Amino acid sequence: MTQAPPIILVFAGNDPSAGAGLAADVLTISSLGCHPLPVVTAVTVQDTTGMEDFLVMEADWVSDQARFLLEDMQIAAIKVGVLGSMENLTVLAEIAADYPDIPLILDPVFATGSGDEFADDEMISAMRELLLPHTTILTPNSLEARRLASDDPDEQDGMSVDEAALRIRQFGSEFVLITGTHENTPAVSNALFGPTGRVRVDSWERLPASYHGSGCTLASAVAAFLANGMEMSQAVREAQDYTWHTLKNAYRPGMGQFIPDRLFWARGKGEEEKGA
Ligand code: PXL
Repeated sequence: MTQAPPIILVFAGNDPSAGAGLAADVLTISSLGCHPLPVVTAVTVQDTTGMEDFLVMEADWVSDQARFLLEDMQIAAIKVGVLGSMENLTVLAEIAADYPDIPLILDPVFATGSGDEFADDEMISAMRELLLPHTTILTPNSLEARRLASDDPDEQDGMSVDEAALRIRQFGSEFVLITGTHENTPAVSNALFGPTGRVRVDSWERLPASYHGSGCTLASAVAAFLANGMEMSQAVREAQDYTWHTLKNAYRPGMGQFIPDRLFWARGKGEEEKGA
């Protein structure tokens, strides 16, 4: 019998355009040689131009979907995107407490790219208090990092990513990878912080298009490289390299944003360009 590949339990909302959310995670994780277990936390109605509607799954259903699998299989990592409600967040906090040895990769999604909200202030505080203490690596963009680091908009405004990372680490997250896509800099610089402070900074050519699902791709890629046995700094480096290539090879299936091509390598692309 063939041995199963590393297995990753994914909590996310479904975006039926497969640009972001659960389908993006499944594509990324499969592309990187792992087996995804997609637990639906919410469904959205959206296309590449934006979100129309949003329905949250009942928390008991989220809990049961995950706990049946946790009993059945050896799970190498848990990856979390949109949770959708306080009740779902609590379910995840309980699971994380029950399975402390499974690395938890948390992508704090507060809103869609077009600004529709997935999390309110209460959920952001609950994320700090209930989830960060169980988080192995958090993957916010710089705006999400500042929002998590402080409730005070004035304080968020001038906050350096180093300060935001320090505070997020103090809330309990072991590592924090802060992406620089939203910063006004010519290249995109992503910084990884850990128990010893700044671990690494990688800079990437800023690509011109507007992409839907780049954050989901990056966080899922980190989960997959960790599940494949890589140590954190190397996993983060490889995940950025993979994500940059998915963006470089992105396509535009509709009238809105570009979608990262998580399977670029299967289409014979990706060898020629160098991002870093
Ligand atoms: O890209 C963040 C994201 C995550 N999950 C779902 C989404 C989005 C953005 O639209 O729809 C379900």
